[in-house]
Amino acid sequence: MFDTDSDQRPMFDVAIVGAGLAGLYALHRLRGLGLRVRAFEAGSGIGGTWFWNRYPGARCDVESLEYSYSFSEDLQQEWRWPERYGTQPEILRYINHVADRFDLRRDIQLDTRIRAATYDRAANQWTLRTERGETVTARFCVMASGNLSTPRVPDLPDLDRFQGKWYHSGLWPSEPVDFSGQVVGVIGTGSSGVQMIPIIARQAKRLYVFQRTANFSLPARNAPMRPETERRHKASYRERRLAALDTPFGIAGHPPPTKSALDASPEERRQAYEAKWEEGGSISFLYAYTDLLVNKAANETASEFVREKIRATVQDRTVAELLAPKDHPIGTKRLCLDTEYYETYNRDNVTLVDVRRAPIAELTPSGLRTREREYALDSIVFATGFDAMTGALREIDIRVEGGLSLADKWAAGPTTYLGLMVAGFPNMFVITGPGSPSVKTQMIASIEQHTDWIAGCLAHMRAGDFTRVEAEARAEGDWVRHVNEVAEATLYPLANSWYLGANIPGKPRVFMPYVGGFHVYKQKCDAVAANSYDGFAMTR
Ligand code: N01
Repeated sequence: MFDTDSDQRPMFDVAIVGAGLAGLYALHRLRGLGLRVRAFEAGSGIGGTWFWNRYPGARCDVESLEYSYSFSEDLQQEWRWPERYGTQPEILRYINHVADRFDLRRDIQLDTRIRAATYDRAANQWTLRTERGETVTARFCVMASGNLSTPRVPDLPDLDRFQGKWYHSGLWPSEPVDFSGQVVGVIGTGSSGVQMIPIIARQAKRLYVFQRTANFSLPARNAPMRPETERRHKASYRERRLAALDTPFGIAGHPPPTKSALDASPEERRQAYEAKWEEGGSISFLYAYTDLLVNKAANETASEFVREKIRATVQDRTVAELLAPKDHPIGTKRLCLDTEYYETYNRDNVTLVDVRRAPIAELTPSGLRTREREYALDSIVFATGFDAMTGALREIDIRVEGGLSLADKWAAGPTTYLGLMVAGFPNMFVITGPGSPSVKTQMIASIEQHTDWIAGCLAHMRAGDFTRVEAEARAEGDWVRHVNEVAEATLYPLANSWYLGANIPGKPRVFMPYVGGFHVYKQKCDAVAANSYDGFAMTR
């Protein structure tokens, strides 16, 4: 489509890396422009995050009527979500349905991990090399490789010494794992740990939870989908999706707060937080007042409310204090949503181990040893997270022939223009990349917004006979500064979170997502497009 001379043209107009929610929509959308597109997926099935994260209790923490594609009114009307929050199997079923319904599979190559991507300036094309050594050429490359798709186990010596079985939440086996009768250790208490711990506790003979940092968690209040809720939502689905574009998180139905937490009386605050606690969900809670994420004193009122809830739930006072987070303001690490997480610590077969005080030193043949003592375990579950936002991109050797590699360019932290492109790497787009709101939003809304922007850009290029687009270094520098300034005006940098790369030893500490709000970001992207793609250099 971009080349009239068929001898010279690359195999594809667009190569997409990844066939999760982002890759699938990109395939559908760009194929709709008449482009020759192919998606390459490392997994043996499609679904990305929802293919790999099959751990017990895996469930989305955004409500299913929101966490779904909006691009097809028929699709959103037809699909029935059985519960308020989708389970991993249900979401994977939905993704597979979408692939069939829109005939996507014929352009997806599974079991194909991309190891390298090299841009050749003279030929103006990307060459992608797979793990098996095959090569593929494309004019454009779209990285839909995910933000939380590079699982990370701690740097402990001799993981293989352990004679039992170990698992990572993000690399869960496809066959069910039964912990009945076992002594199990779960390491990590982020969203994954918080979801799996109550379920493993019910199965295992004994569960040790190895906690380094206590996390705030709110009740999800999951429930079967109420027919009336579904009917009402679907009656105005289109309007709700449009309204969501004008919100900071890409989710409609949460009226913006109007008041500072510090302007409310203690009793008024208690009632407001209590109502949000009962309602369930994290957005609603953090949206109780205008300043919970920007003012420490305001935040402390919400943090303390949740700590009090933990103290009221967990019977053992020492355990309750260990579970009550005190080292970061609520919401500055990703808030967890749970079902009976804190209640689980009242079970006789569950022990919380403080590995902040006595870190894990090593795995042993029969379990693990902290600096204090050894724990005999049949299975170990690492719920230890991911090399977030940049991990999947850095795993691929991305470079410009005879020039810089992306890993070198990002040695001091990721830089992008709008999270969409990296200066120096022409014709490579990133979906929900660092510098975009991505993980701070309803991800599918961000995925659709990014992909639509990329589709608009490619259509513009085709109309103007442009074949190369590249972010300008000046625009990239300005954007990176803006992303940092916005983050610095919030409380987010106060937490040692994966948003900041703090969970990976040696990773540069740069706040990666854009926290100015999805709506603000979208307006900026639209303005750039309307202004002839200001900040992007296009050549013929
Ligand atoms: O990973 P995490 P996750 N010794 O990085 C601990 C999304 N998600 O997989 O905080 C001991 O949050 C680590 O401790 P610390 C969501 O965006 C969504 O749980 O680094 N502990 C932390 O407790 C989420 O934020 C959903 O001190 C070690 C934990 O492991 C993101 O994915 C569900 C350790 C890692 O927590 C990642 O969540 C699941 C060590 N050596 C995930 N190393 C939903 O939609 C690490 N830890 C609901």
